[in-house]
Amino acid sequence: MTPHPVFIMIRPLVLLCSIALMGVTAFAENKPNVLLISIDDLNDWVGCLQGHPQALTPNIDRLAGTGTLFENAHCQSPVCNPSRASMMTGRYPHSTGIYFLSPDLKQAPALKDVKTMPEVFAANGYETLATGKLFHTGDKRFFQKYQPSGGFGPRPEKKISQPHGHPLWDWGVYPESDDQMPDIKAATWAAEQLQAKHTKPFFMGVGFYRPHVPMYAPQKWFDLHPRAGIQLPLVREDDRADLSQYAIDLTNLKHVSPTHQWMVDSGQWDHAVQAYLASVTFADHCLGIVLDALQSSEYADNTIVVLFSDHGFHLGEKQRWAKRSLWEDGTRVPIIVSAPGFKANQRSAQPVELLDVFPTLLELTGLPVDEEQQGQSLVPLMKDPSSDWQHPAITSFGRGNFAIRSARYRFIQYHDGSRELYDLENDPHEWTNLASRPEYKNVLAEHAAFLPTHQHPVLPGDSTGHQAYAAANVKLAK
Ligand SMILES: [Ca+2]
Ligand SMILES: [Ca+2]
Repeated sequence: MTPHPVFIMIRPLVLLCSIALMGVTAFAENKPNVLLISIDDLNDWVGCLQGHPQALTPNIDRLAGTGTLFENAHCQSPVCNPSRASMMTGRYPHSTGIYFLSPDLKQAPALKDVKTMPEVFAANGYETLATGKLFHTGDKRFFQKYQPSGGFGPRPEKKISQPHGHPLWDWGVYPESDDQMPDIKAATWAAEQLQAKHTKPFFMGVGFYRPHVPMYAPQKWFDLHPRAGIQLPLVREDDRADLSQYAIDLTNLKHVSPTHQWMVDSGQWDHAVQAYLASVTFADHCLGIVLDALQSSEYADNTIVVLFSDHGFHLGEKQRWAKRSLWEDGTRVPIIVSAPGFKANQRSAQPVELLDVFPTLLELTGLPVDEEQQGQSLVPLMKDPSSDWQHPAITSFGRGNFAIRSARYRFIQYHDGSRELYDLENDPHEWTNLASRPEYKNVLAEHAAFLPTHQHPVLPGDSTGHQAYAAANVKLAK
């Protein structure tokens, strides 16, 4: 029987399609996996970053030893929500209007048609799964499989160290054992997933909540940092004398954390520093569980590992606490990229930013480049850590408030036009504002050239950031 002409036509087409499908499958199978690890509110108190002499992070250090440590890396915003929304979409806060803790990224008109990082990987054939905190909220929306870890974890009936104030703002030994800690649950779940069989390349997110407040951890983590020997950050009493009133207002007003004065007067400063160091070491231990599982899995040699934190954290430096500042303590974060085929144990001092992670992962996995993304792939620096790099790191806190961090300097310009300039090479604590010195006129101009020409208005919301920003601006208008 002679086949119908239509079938004759279809057969080669089916054959072609089958070959194409096989090709796609083979292509996807060869892709490296991605393991993206976030540590919430981790500043540079990390062994390999030398931000505090007593920081104890053997697992972060070991990860850095397998890849490239970006030691001059900075966030796009010194607050969780805008920092993570920016990193996960590849857009600056000043391009979307998400400057503070609200609104959610799905509420931003500029991001209406923008896929987030895990969604892009899913669209390209990856299995996506996560546990804990990768986005500020609602991680479940962005991954095919999501395991909640338990958030900030259990709290004692009565606060331990700060009797009043925000319910999350407390620190001390609690709970009894590690297995009550959500981050252990996250690490254990991630380890199980790494030991399981995956038929497609995976994009796995693991988000740890410590050292974010409450800075609670079991006794053994505090024992590793005895309170009697705690070294406090260096503070200069007259440090704030060379700041504008606007800068002081913006970084002081409407804050949920205790004031530095309260920390000093109540005798809690060293205890809070101890609790932060203990929380960091505990988070590092959780990271170790995940790294061990990866190392002993069949994915050890074809998985890209990226570790980051969403912003820095003050523990008394510049007489303030927590986040929401445009200084080095507020913006500096660890970024480590460990990828198959690249040299191990490298450090790059070029200024990079969290926004660079998305394009880096697209390049490393061979996924299509998104020209709309505003970061730069870090692959050239992974090939040569000191190669030429023309991009500073740009951080904002509210419309009109920017920090521009180059290899050597930090330039800040606030909404009222007031400026700061620090030479990090000679002044690592940013004590001396050089902005008014005539000899730095050119340095100021070089950095100011990176201030964005277009800034999205602040999207409305009710957050401490909105309140501080509004209060500073109201005072400015008077
Ligand atoms: Ca955070
Ligand atoms: Ca100063």
